[in-house]
Amino acid sequence: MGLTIAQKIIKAHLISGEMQVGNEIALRIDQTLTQDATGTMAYLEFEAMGIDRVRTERSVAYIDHNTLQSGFENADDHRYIQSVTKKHGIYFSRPGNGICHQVHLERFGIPGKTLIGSDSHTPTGGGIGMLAFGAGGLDVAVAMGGGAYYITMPKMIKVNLTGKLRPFVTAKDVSLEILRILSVKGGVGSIIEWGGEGIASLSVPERATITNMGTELGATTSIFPSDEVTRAFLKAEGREADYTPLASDPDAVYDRVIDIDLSALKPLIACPHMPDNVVTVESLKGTKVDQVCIGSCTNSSLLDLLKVAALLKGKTVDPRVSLSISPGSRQVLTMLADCGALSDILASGARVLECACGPCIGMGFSPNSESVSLRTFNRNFEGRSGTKDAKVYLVSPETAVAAALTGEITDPILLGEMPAITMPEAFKVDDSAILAPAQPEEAAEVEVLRGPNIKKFPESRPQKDCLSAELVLKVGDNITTDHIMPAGAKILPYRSNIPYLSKFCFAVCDESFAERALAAGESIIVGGTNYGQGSSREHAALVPLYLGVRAVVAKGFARIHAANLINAGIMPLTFQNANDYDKLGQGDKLSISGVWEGMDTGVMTLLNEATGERIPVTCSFTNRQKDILKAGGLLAYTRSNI
Ligand code: MIC
Ligand code: SF4
Repeated sequence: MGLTIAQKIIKAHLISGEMQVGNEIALRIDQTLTQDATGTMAYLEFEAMGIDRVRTERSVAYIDHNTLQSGFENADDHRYIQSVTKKHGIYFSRPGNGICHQVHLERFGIPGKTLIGSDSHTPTGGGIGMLAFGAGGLDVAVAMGGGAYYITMPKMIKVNLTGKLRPFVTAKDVSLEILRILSVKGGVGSIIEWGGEGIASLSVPERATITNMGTELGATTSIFPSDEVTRAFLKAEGREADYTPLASDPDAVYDRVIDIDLSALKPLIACPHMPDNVVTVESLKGTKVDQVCIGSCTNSSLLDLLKVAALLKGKTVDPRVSLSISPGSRQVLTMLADCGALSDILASGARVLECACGPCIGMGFSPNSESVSLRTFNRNFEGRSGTKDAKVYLVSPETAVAAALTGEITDPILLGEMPAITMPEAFKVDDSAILAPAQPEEAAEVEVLRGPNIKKFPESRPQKDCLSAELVLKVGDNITTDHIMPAGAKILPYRSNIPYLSKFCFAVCDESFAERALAAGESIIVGGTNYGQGSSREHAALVPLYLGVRAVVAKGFARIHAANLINAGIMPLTFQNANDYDKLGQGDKLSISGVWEGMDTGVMTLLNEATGERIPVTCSFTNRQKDILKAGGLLAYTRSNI
């Protein structure tokens, strides 16, 4: 039987486990990346493991999230990351050099290699044929130390593209179309491979837009073949030597095949507050728009912004709209400047922001109250923009420009003719903002500089055989990590200060949560389906750990968050019968006796001491995961195994 692209890469990197759907497999990791909002923690964890130098082929630290230095905290964390990476063999991409996924694609991505990153959009690398996963910081720390990365062997979904995109219909619309078809849960447990004759007309940045948003499907990752388009991109980056062709076998078997005819697609838009809430742009025409943001790791490539500049050229942004543009990298910004496109953007009245995540993670540029904000980003979760009552829509750069120029949601097809864009044959390569680490013989001399914002990790709490805890919070379906541990300009600077962060845990849903959890001592959270979707931030597990949460019982979990809970020593448990969710109420006293046995049999009984009700909950922990939970988390487990 033939293999899919992902199966081939997995096979070549398999350390242990059988490649059968549902089995735990361990993979050798070639490259890692971190960003600063998760990186500080990841490097503290790496240091705690006591390994001198990274054992990967390439590890890179990016500073792109916390670039709004409104106090000493971010600057101190950046200085810490710069020094700790220099000491331990990691490349350091300076603040302003760009968004991790965009820069990694440009400068480091290699087809056929494995990559894990402490950011959920790491699958962007699939656009260049990498097998790239988002992971918790601790998993990245372990991989930097040469340890394996564990995943559950996923199913394989193939999306077959035929035809060709019409003008003003873009890769972003392809992403929104697959979200419409599959929903934010539809990719869970699967790798999505994009293929078919239609991919030949998609450039690497367009492919990367699609693999980037595969994260919103809940997919383990997404991948494109590596072909002549990939070679051309690598050549333009001066890295043709990194090219290897990659394709699935003709007789590869997929669990599901989805066909999309590119020529039939229309401009699409995701409505508040979920990326899968997709309708046609046309159906919302005339809706007044207050803000438009172009950028993020989804849509900030040179190709995207050349199109934006060409459409804005000679025109002015509608007076009711505030338009921001954040280029994905310094390479993109420099090339826009060199060809004059930047002047066209500036002349239109757009506000050009730094090459960083910026508004995508609520780092500035929050929209006004009750506003409508159109963004080319990948997430529109409630409150993520920093304005709780704002209505955020997700669109392509073309649709964004149409709204910025007219002041209302407008089908970009009405903009007239799409100006022809010629991509340069070579990108302008300048790696001066990527600092190489110290040579091994000089590493001992490098001093690691820590600021006062870095506080201790929460104490590890080994699981016990009998658990008795209060149900401190009951939430519904699709709870995101932005609900559990919000980001934004006010909170993000404290990513290395768990006690301070804890005050904001679940504040979007329930402002008294943190206080009640602390008072309860040991507690349990109850959730609906797809609990923990969104970000890879391990803070969404470490903070609950700090607050005493011992287990989360839900109808289902998002992959990275479930792994982060286990890494933190918290048990993710699933209702055997989803209806039992209704039998539990906030404030109930719950207990589980026989946790050890339940870990082995896969079923535990949750006793509701208030009603006497016995509720079966299930788990499928591997032996390694049981040991991690018994040790009180991956760090404690790794330490005891070194
Ligand atoms: C996000 O898009 O939510 C983030 C911010 O990039 C996160 C990482 C984080 O919380 O630091 C992600 O996607 O993993
Ligand atoms: Fe940054 Fe937004 Fe991409 Fe997350 S989704 S990495 S915050 S640009």
